[in-house]
Amino acid sequence: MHSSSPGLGRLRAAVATLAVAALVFAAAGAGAQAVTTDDAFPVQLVTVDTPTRDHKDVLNDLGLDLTEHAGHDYVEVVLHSAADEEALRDSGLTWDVRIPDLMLLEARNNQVNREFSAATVTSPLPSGRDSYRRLEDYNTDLEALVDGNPGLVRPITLSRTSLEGKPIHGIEIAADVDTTEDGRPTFAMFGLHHAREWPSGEHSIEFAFDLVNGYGSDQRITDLLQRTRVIVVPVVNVDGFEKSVNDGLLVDLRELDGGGTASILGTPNNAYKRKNCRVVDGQEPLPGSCDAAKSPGSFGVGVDLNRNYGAFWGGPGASDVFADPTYRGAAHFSEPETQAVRELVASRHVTTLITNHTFSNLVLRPNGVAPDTIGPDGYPVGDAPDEQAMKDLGARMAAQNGYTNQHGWELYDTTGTTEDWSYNVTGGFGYTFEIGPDEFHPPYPEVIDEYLGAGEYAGKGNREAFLIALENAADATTHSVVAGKAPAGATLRLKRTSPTTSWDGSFQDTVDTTMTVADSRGRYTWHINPSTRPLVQARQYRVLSGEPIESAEYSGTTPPLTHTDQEFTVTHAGADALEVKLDWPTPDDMDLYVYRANADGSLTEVGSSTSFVLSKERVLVQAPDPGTYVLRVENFASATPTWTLTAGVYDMVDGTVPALIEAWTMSCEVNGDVREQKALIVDRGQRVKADFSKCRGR
Ligand code: 0X9
Ligand code: ZN
Repeated sequence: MHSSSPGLGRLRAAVATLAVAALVFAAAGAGAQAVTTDDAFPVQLVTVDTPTRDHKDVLNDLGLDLTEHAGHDYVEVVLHSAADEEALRDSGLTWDVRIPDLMLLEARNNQVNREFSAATVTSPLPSGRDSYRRLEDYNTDLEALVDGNPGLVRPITLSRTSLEGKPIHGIEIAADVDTTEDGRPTFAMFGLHHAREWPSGEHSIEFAFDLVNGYGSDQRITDLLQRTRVIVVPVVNVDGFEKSVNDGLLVDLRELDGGGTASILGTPNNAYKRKNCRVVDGQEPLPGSCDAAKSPGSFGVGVDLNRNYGAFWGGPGASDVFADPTYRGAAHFSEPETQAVRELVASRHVTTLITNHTFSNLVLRPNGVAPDTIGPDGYPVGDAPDEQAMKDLGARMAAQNGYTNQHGWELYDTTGTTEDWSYNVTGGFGYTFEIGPDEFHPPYPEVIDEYLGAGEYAGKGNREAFLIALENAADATTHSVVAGKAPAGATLRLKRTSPTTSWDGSFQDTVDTTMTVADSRGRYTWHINPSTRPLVQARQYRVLSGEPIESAEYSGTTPPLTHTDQEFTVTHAGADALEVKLDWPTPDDMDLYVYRANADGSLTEVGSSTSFVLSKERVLVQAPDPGTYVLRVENFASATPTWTLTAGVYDMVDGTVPALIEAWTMSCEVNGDVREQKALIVDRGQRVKADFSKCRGR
């Protein structure tokens, strides 16, 4: 009946893949029972092609369970029933089946995990762990690390509890850990902002075990723990993670019982939950309400904690629709979990930060939006002022795990992420690791391989990448130092309150840190972040020079759901950019693609613009080779089929966003009284002197 549907061929391919999966499952071990039956529709994960926002809108309107994150041109969706599949087919959207039976996969993974765990006494991980931790396992392990290592590990409980009132636990690891505020730089690692990304918590806590095990026996680790302080918070989204891991492992238990097949198939419950437990904006969730509002995937209840941080909040790549996977929250830092991380990071000089996620094998650095995005201050956002240094460090880390080292925006646009805030507002280098190749929570042996490295990365892996990050945290050439004399016992304070401009206006961000002068002769050294925030540093950008070298204008008519190709030839060699702009009379949506016409008649896409309804389309091709280009106008949903297209070849000129210089307010306090205060300006890599001779007790 839908034989002409574009999805059908793919569906046949999917059936073949299903057979393969079933084989894998059968091979996974004796006792594994097939959980699919002929009459049951296998819950499957499909990748729906959504090259434009309109495709996404059409998809949204179907009310399907959109499980995974959406990229520029796809959304991953869970199909629960034949009716779901039919709705998708009727919509005209196309898709590929990525995981033909999600519960089979979950069960297979759990089966692999069970067998691995049964066959393993201690895994090669630093903790010896052989299976995914639940929330209580994290808390028990953190407690054991504290209890077993006095003087080396101390507990840190974040300043806020989760929406459900759970504490968010972490630990601090350092030689003489209890000598707090001794001026050492801090390295911070976070896991599980996203509930279903279980390996991100595993790697975070394993790194803590590694450091603890290595202290006193491994020279490099011992040195590093003498020069730095390490904070590890393995589970930020405690509420969401608890639900994801409990439901994900519950499938395992039901499957073990050999019963409840239908219910296993019926729903993956919260196994693929992404967001936190916000059920209604501005309100604390009623007991049990988050659990009851099963969100099998990204959609459903919750705020995306990795869109809720303050820098750039409210900009591209974050949704203002509650049910969306990347819902940014009602306001910047509206969620207690992000506010807690903010308060922790802003009370320290975190000179390097890693926030772990899964998956895609990436080392991502700021910024989260492309450099030519016009930022909230009206200028292009540009590259991070420390782009070169962060790129280099990223490359050194990526050489250990084989990941791709790239900007956040090269994955897709994001705003309100952890590292965009922490870097731009505190100055510490910040990275997102997307751990693993292809699953949110793959079989546990993969977690081990990613951590320790396998194949050509054996002995390296994320373990080595994290150690390199920690070395960077210790390296004073990538942060700043203030040193001098102050009375023994005095408290030194570095504080800066400044406006952070986000897309919803500006708010005050405060960094407030202290150290204690311990030396009896009053000498102190303090490793700190630079006084000027990257957010307001001078930044370079490139814009088109005034007049095009060559240009053309076209107009045409393209009925809905069809496209029109227009050729344009670049004759000038060596130009910096080809700009193509598409305009049409109504505030709805047309999309623009630009292709290079190859000698053999084939087309290579060199740019596309498929923005949201209301904004017109623009493509910029850098350094266009002379030759023929095909400009494709696609009318997805525009009521008026007429359009105008302009193409121009330009040179570009460099611009600079004027810099602000910011100062720390540095004060010397005795018994809580400020006795002396000065403004301190210090750049990255700089060491400055500050003596407090008038800071005496009264
Ligand atoms: O979308 C995210 O939050 C991260 N990917 S995930 O699949 N784990 O959800 C990527 C965040 C990347 N950070 C920046 N682009 N700045
Ligand atoms: Zn994530």
